Amino acid sequence: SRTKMRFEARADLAKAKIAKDLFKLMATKKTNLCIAADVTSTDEILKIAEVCGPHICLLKTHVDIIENFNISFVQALKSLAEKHNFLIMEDRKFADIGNTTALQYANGIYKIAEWANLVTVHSLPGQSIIQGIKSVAANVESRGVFLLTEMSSQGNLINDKYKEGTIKMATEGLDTDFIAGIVCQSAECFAFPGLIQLTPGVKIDEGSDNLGQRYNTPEFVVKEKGADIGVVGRGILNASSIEKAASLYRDRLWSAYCDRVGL
Ligand code: BMP
Repeated sequence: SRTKMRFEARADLAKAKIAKDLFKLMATKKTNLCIAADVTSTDEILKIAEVCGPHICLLKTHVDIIENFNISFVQALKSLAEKHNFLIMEDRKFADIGNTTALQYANGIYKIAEWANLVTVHSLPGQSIIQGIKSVAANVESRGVFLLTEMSSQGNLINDKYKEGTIKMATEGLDTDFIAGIVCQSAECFAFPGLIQLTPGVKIDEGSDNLGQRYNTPEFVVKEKGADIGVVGRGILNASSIEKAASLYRDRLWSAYCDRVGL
């Protein structure tokens, strides 16, 4: 099964160039940690990127929570991504028709298309949402999407039929060369080894928050749930040293991956 394969071998099977690049980056840098930089000022995000950069493969933003967004922030984040060798994902969770999504991706204040290597997308509107994003991506080779197939939140409405349809879109659709991976909560979600499984809801102290978020340990998420990349937000952001916490999560997620593939 895909969960037993090494990232290097899976890179060869990936259809999206950006998925190949991310698999290789993870294997070379020895990290499968994505930090969710869910803070509201540009200074805080840049500090996270500088301090945690050496430990992560991916930095995930929610750009619409930033109070003082500006273009020089984007330039600074991009140079930190280059310096520390990580990719940037904007967790926008697009969910509209292709034309509107294309406008939201390329325009407005944020101009996400210009700086985010990856974005998250709901499959709800159907194939046209992928086509919309792809149509305005300047360079298709350096861009891609993650499709949401399951959510970590208590009581979410996603059912088996929706999941199957989403996986079909990711593996048999028109734009498989633009789909880097799947955001989901279980190894059973998909079989194709060329897609990357991104799994949020990771915390050393398991449990939940008071708004429906559910957490599992790094080991459980990688070994039992099939995560290739674990997403950690508050588990790191609320620690007294975010640098030490990032290093700890990186070690635990990577060791779990090594155990899983027999490294
Ligand atoms: P935290 O570790 O602080 O709970 O943050 C989780 C992050 O992952 C948030 O940025 C959230 O938007 C995202 N996320 C999630 O928690 N569950 C999902 O199913 C999909 C997500 O993108």
